[in-house]
Amino acid sequence: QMRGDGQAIAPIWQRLVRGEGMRRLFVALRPPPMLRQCLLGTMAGVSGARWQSDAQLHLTLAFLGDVAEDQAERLDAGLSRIDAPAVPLTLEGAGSFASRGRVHSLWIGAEPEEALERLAGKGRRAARGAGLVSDDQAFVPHITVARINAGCGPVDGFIRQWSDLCAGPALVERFGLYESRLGSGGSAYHLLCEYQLR
Ligand code: 2AM
Repeated sequence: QMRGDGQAIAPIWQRLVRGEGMRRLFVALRPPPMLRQCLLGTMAGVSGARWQSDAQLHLTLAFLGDVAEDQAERLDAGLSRIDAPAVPLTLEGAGSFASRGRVHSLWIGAEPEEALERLAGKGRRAARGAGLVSDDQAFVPHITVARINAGCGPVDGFIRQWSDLCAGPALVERFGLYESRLGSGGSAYHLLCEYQLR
């Protein structure tokens, strides 16, 4: 999307002041119970890490930022029209994300399986169709297992320990539109709508 002056329109969540009626939304898969068990089993060995709860575990397909109600409706309509096969989800390896040289999250990866990548593409397309600027970064399929801050111990041991992890596949037969709400115990994720895969 380009404005008349040739400037790319800034992502919606940078342009809009978060206010009444805005919701922080993302499209995600919920790992099946067997894989969540496996994820919960990795959560040790980094002092001070804020390990995620079972309820927080998800794999983001498309991050949307702050969305207004009418956009959310269009997004929901677009997501409802997605016709895609169920995703065989396999956990694979571990890693971290950092910004300005500081690690802020630890994750377990997911195999970049074709059905998964295509579904993420369709989710992002639905977002653009609703007038939202979805993430333009490469899709790095992952499930965040811990939030890290400067006071935490080293994370290298965790990443090494789980680098050969391979669990699954477990079939995921639906995906959801979620809202993220920041609370005292970290973010809480609420399922707003669910969509069936083939
Ligand atoms: P994370 O787990 O790697 O932090 C809800 O916040 C979900 O959206 C999380 O899975 C989070 O990924 C993801 N998310 C948050 N901000 C994002 C951004 N700017 N780009 C892509 N994904 C983001």
